[in-house]
Amino acid sequence: MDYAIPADRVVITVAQTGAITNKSLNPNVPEQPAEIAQSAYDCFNEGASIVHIHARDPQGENTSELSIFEDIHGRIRDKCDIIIQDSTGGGPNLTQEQRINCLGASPDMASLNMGSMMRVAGPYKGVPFSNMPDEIDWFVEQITQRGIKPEMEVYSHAMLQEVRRLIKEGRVTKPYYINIVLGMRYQGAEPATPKTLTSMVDNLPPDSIFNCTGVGSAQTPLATMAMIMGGCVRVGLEDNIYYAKGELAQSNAQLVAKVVRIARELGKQPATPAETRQYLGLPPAKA
Ligand code: KMH
Ligand code: ZN
Repeated sequence: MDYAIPADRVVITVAQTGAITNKSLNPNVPEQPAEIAQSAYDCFNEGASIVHIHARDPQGENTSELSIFEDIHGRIRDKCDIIIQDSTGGGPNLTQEQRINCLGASPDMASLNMGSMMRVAGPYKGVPFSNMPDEIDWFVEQITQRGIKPEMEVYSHAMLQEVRRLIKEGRVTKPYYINIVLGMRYQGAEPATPKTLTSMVDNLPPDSIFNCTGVGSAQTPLATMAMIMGGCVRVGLEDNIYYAKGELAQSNAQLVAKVVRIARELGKQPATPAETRQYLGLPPAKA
């Protein structure tokens, strides 16, 4: 079976908030549930079909509080049928147990980080982003036993090895949805270059659908390249706070609109959430 996305469509994920970006870096980062939901709706109207969610407490700190995830989901689902993908990466202040709390809010998808890296800058310098093989097994079990689709985030060629292992052990089902994240400033992450993306795409397991996340100034160039290669793309303030060099983005929707303009020039329309569900093998949205 061929799991390719139709050539005239592109699946766009918006990662709106993240764990590191905040209002002091860009005042337009949505942090509270009402802001996150309004931003998701604006991005849906621009063409995003998946929203990647991190939650913050009222003080703006990363939180795993289930009621906050439920509040965010409820507000988004009141507005539109965009696919909800929660982060189990969470943030550096959260334990592994806390990182899966969001699954209780029944997202459609959840991120699954496919290896460990070391934070080398900022307040969490020296704190590992730990995703050891047995930890990955635990996360994937927690995700899939709830009927949630894992979005496997890989930051290096080595992490594709973990993807192959999960496939071999029957822990994930087709189509395998793999997010190639390039340009993270972590030890162990690969750079956001065209050659790295090409090589990683060449090394994907069969029956995969890939998404590309270019971090920082690589967001637009790598998204463009991924679209040409038939991939899905992720944009948003989690990964990049600028619209152009030295110019902060005004909103997540502005970044989605930018990639949609490029997509249209390439002969592609943004996939709707219903189309995306079909491509990724997700069940239809609940009425
Ligand atoms: N900030 C991203 C590049 C997660 O949320 O699980 C990493 C990320 C991890 O999205
Ligand atoms: Zn994230």
